[in-house]
Amino acid sequence: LVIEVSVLNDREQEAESWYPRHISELDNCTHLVTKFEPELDSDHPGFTDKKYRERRKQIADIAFEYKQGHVYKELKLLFPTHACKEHIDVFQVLEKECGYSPTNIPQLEDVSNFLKKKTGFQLRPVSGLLSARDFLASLAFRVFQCTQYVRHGSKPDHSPEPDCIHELLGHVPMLAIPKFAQFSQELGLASLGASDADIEKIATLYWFTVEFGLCKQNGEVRAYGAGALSSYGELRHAISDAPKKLPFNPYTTAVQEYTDEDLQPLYFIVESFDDMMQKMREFAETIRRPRPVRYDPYTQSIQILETT
Ligand code: HBI
Ligand code: FE
Repeated sequence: LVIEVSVLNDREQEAESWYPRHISELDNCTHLVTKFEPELDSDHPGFTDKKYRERRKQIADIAFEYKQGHVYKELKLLFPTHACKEHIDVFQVLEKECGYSPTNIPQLEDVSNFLKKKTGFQLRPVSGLLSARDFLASLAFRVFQCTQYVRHGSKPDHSPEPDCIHELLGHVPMLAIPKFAQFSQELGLASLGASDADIEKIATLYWFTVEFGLCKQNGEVRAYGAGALSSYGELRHAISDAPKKLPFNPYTTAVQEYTDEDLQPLYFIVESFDDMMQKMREFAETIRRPRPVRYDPYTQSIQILETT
């Protein structure tokens, strides 16, 4: 017996009255029959009970706002036109190999193992926002401190602190790219033993590159920063003409003021990842540090180099 499964295109679906074809399309099946609701039906025992009706409404609003994989789907629509090509490529692999999908949050360990294979980066669970010094220090070991909780559902597009949507959709794809992993580790190495003032500068560079960086690709501006790649509002805004955009220059970028409360008013654009790396290395040389250091991957330790 052969069962033929035909996939209807949009036009055919419209003609043949619509019904859900995938579990996620139940987001469109939210039409209520209201005739028995306590607000409208005077025979309902709760009709005169204000407290009951208020509580009911709170619960109903949560149900009504519920969208399966909402952030994921919004972002995925934007990636082809807004994300850098490296992110687009890795994201497809993450969907194939790592269980990335609108209905699944993958396990930290699976994603960490994926990264280890790609660039040697690993994820380490962390319970919240770390100090810049501690966060940067872990990058020196190719360790990314990764939150696991998810943002509050009432504000799907914004979280004041990092959450697993930000880490998984923004940071992880970029950390799977060798050049970018190297860049991240070198920011971490530059931070070891640095003064508070220099940590501030490195954290600011991190902000305008790893978090909100834009790059040029085939004559277009694309996002490679995780803060932009994990918020559909920020991503649209970043690629639009609304914000100011300046060429990346570590000397000026490192001392630029920024806001972590709203859409970014200013972004820095790099010519390429190679160019960004070269400029960063030159800048890192100017950071005063007690002694030069190097990471030894065999012993997973920092070696202090003797100066002559
Ligand atoms: N802590 N857990 C966590 N995750 C981050 O992404 C993070 C952090 N602390 C500081 C930080 N990022 C950056 O804003 C820079 O200060 C390094
Ligand atoms: Fe981040």
